[in-house]
Order: sequence, then C-alpha cells, then structure tokens
Amino acid sequence: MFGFIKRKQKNTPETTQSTSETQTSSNENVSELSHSLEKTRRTFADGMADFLLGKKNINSELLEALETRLLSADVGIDATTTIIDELQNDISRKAITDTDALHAKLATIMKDILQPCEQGLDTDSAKPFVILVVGINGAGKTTSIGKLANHFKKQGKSVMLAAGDTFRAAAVEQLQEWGQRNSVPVIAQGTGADPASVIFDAVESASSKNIDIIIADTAGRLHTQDNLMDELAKIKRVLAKLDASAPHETMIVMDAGFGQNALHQAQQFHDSIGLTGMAVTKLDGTAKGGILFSIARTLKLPVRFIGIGEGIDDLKPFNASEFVDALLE
Ligand SMILES: Nc1nc2c(ncn2[C@@H]2O[C@H](COP(=O)(O)OP(=O)(O)OP(=O)(O)O)[C@@H](O)[C@H]2O)c(=O)[nH]1
Ligand SMILES: [Mg+2]
Repeated sequence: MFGFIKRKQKNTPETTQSTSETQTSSNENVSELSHSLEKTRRTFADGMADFLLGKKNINSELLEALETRLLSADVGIDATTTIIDELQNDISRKAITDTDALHAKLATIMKDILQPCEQGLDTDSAKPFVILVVGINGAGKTTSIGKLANHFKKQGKSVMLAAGDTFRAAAVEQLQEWGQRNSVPVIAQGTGADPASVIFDAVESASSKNIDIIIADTAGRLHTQDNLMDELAKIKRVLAKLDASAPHETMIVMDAGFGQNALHQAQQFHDSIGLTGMAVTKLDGTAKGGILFSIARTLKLPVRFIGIGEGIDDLKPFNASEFVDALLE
C-alpha cells in the first residue's frame, strides 16, 4: 500500500544495498512473496495511495480507509482493532506525524501480531518423525505433502509418504506421483483400505529403514464430518500404540481463500483431534491473505508453512517479518 514510499526509499543511498548475505536472501524472499501475495497486497493498496499522496497530514479519514482495507483482506476485527487503536494512540501523542512513520509503525504492529505463529517445525525430536496431514477436501493436503517431501529432502532428510486417503480412487495415485517426483517411497494399499493400518505399516517400514520423516496423507471428506473425525482419531490412537509420542505433528492444511470459514473448520479439527501446526495454502490466489492475522488472534496455532503456488518449491517456512514486508511493499 505504501509502494510509492518504498520506491522513494530504494533510491536513497542508505537503503540501496545490503551487505550481509542473510539480508540479501531475505530481500529476495520478500520480493518473491510480494509477487505471490499480489492479490492481498492490492486489497490493502486500493484507494490508499490517493490518501497518502494527496495529504501530508495523518487524519481519521486515512485510518478509516486503512481499517476498511484491513477488514477486506480478512485480517479480522480483533487484529484490525489492535492495529488501528495502536496507530491512533501514536498519532494522538504525536509519535506519528507523517506517512513514513505510519508505515513503519504499521509494519511493527503487524509483525508483532504474527510473530507468535512463526514456529518452525523441528523434525529432529523423533525418528521417524511422523507428520499427520489433515484438512478438508481440496485444501491442498496432497500437494503440500509433495512440496514438503521436496523441502525436507533438500535439508538432507530421508522421507517416506503414507497414502492414508483411501477414500477417493485417484488419491493414492496422486500421492504416488509426488513420490516419484521426489524419488521418495510411498506406502499404499488399495482404495477402501483402512487408513490407520496403511499409516501404521508405513511407520513400521520407516522405522526399519531408518527413515527420518514420514508424512501421512488423509481423506478430506468421508460420508459425514463425524466419520472423518472418528477416522482421524483412530489413526492417532493406532499410531500411539507404536510410539506414544506419535504423530509428532498433526498439521492442518488450510486454504487461505476460504477466509473466515476456514478458521471455523480448523477450529473443528482442533477440537476433535488436536492440532499442533498448520500450513496455509493458496495465498497466491486470494485477496484474503490477511487471514494469517485472524489465525494468530483466534487459533493461535503455529503456522509452519505457507503455500504460494502449485509448483514443488511453492511452499515456504512461515516468516512473520518477511510476510508483512511483502504485504506492505
Ligand atoms: N495456486 C495454488 N494452488 C494450490 C496450492 N496448494 C494446492 N493447490 C492446488 O489445490 C488443488 C487441490 O490440492 P490437493 O492437494 O489435491 O488438495 P487435497 O487437500 O489433497 O484434496 P482432497 O484429496 O480432495 O482432500 C490442486 O489443484 C493444487 O494444485 C497453492 O499454494 N497455490
Ligand atoms: Mg488429497
């Protein structure tokens, strides 16, 4: 939304080049993210530039416009209220007097809201480390598993996949394709097999082969939502027989485009089976990327990864600071 300020800053000598390698890679991440988050970024930006270009003074009209933009991007009432109240506070006590200061403060507040959700997944605490992937149909589970396999392999870990979605005929083949692309083994039985037994076998096999990480796919839809929750609870029970601490991560994959509805669904999964982390997908295809702020305020679950495209490299560890910088670029 403050693109013109950024462009102006980019030409000033102090900010043109960063010397540290970390900073360079962070800048690259922000540019890539910024491109992927284009739709949400535009929701923030629409209508704001006029205010900022036309007026030097910060006034209540500007804050109202900002509030509307935040709500349109699904930032949610709670986080939006925090942002506007804190800005208003600083404006009242003259700590913010121009748009540059407003921009800086806005970024700080937004980063503070998201920071608690930035908790990377540490897969070294168990071997095999078992990740159970859950979520409603079409959220992006199987695709994210394929991307995760690629991510972990790049870290030098050995990975195995378990085809726990035995409900839909094509589900096993879809996972097997991802297995082939990543050159990782996929443990599968046929359609209609008991998912808990497929995943149990996979974990036993991973143990015997000294595999680091096992990622289990599950169905997104059964005959009823109760069936689904019962099945997932059974998978967890059966796994715990093998290793009391397994699954080590129960990760929900959530489609950002569902906005507030996705939050409600995630809460249902959390209440039924207990979640330990999330991957928020399809941030590239939605104007509702602000949902991350609602997640931070309501679900308070670690956001392990974000999905920003259909390609194998389009799943990134969530970084709160880069995310906000990309949105405000
Ligand atoms: N643009 C975009 N598309 C994505 C992303 N993640 C997944 N998709 C697409 O979303 C669609 C559904 O993904 P799947 O991985 O099959 O979803 P699923 O949760 O396994 O679905 P079910 O097996 O039916 O429960 C596919 O076309 C994916 O390519 C993302 O981050 N961005
Ligand atoms: Mg699937």
